[in-house]
Amino acid sequence: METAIWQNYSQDDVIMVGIINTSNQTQIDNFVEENSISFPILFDPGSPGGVQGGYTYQDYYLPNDGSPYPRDFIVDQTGILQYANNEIDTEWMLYILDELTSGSCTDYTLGDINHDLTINVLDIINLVNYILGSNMPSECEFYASDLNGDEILNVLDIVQLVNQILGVE
Ligand SMILES: [Ca+2]
Ligand SMILES: [Ca+2]
Repeated sequence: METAIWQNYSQDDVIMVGIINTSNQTQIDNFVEENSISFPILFDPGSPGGVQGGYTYQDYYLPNDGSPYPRDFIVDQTGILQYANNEIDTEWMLYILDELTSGSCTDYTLGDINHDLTINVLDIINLVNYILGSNMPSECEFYASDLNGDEILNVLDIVQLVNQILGVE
């Protein structure tokens, strides 16, 4: 986990946290040291210790699914649980992480944000709404909106889009 996931994906904005059910700091410290862990370890409140989980554990508990520990979860960018396993399956986790971190949008035209095959004022309106936060672009809409390709949507993209529509270089 430490090397395969945490250190490998840190540049892709993957956040990894451990959740532990003991408040025994010495036990936690030993575990962290033995496994050379550098990701944060959180305490699950409400746990009586032992094999019983706390509030977080109870929220995600999958009944009739074998041993409760260890349990690994992957939550995607929108907060949806994409993976839960009671056995460590690093290969599978890496597959899921690759899927989630690689772009799935392949079909878009720069500037044609609403995907109607023309670039006009409607695309500007969409872009403005994304920038103001009144609308969230999908992945393809984001790529189509990022005219200057700097992975940020801002006024520079509006300027470039307006110039494109007016035919100005
Ligand atoms: Ca359009
Ligand atoms: Ca941009």
